[in-house]
Amino acid sequence: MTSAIANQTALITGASSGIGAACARAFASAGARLIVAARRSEPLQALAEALQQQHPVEVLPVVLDVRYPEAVSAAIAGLPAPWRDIDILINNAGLSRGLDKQYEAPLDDWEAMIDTNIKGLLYVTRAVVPGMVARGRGHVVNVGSIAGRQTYPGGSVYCATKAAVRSLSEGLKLDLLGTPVRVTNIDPGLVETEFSVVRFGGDADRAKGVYQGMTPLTGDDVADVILFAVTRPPHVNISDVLLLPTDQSSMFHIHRRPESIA
Ligand code: NDP
Ligand code: 8X3
Repeated sequence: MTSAIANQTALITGASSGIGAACARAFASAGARLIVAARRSEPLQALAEALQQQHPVEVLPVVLDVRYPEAVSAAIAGLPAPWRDIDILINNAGLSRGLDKQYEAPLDDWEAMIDTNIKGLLYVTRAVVPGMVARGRGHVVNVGSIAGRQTYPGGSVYCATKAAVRSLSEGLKLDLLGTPVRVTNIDPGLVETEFSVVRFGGDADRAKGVYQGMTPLTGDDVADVILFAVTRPPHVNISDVLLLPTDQSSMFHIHRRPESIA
């Protein structure tokens, strides 16, 4: 038995690109009503229009920077009445900045990663989960990373934020024991999205090199697994997922084929 999500309300943070946008597409196909949030308005509007043309669903774009607690609580409290009862929260907004050594990295990069990946996720959770507990239903999906399980050179702060996501997922599940609200932590390996372009400050060629000669996951692959997790029967909680490309066995084991010569 599965649990349908048609007509359930899902809030997806970081929905303007990559994994978040893919989750929006997957959830719209399954008939969920969507609140899609991110900082950039234009891609959110375009996504909302496309999904509403393709599926009989409602999509509400919300411009939101998760780094600001007042903005987060105001955005959730200010949702139109039919949208307030959020059934599924996908805490996906996140980023990496640079690959600098811990003793050399710009402080701004640390602030951006810690404020978004840890504090932003916490602010959204704090604003949404009390309603889930009160209504007696809900599912929180936190997007961590393999980087939260294995630290790599130059990645220490990004990796630390994703290790924190893992701890926060574990802690939320513990704190929700005795309620029907479920928690899923998903740690993907390499996924080709805008992630590496953002990490390298817009350098698309350098970003492309991250996935060179191997087949990375797509956002749709991750969304597929998240949709699976949230459609299990209510007594089943998929707590922890490590999702890797076949060409990746760990942070340090990636199978790359020689590029074919054009
Ligand atoms: P993208 O860069 O494609 O997407 C990141 C999303 O996060 C964008 O929609 C961006 O929107 C949003 N975002 C960033 N900062 C904020 C903010 N302050 N407030 C609100 N939204 C924000 O990358 P991915 O799709 O790959 O990343 C999604 C998640 O997956 C991240 O948490 C990332 O760490 C994680 N992840 C990625 C992997 C990968 O290899 N790509 C692997 C494992 C995990 P906007 O700029 O419009 O605000
Ligand atoms: C993103 C995966 O390996 O680029 O979390 O850090 S990696």
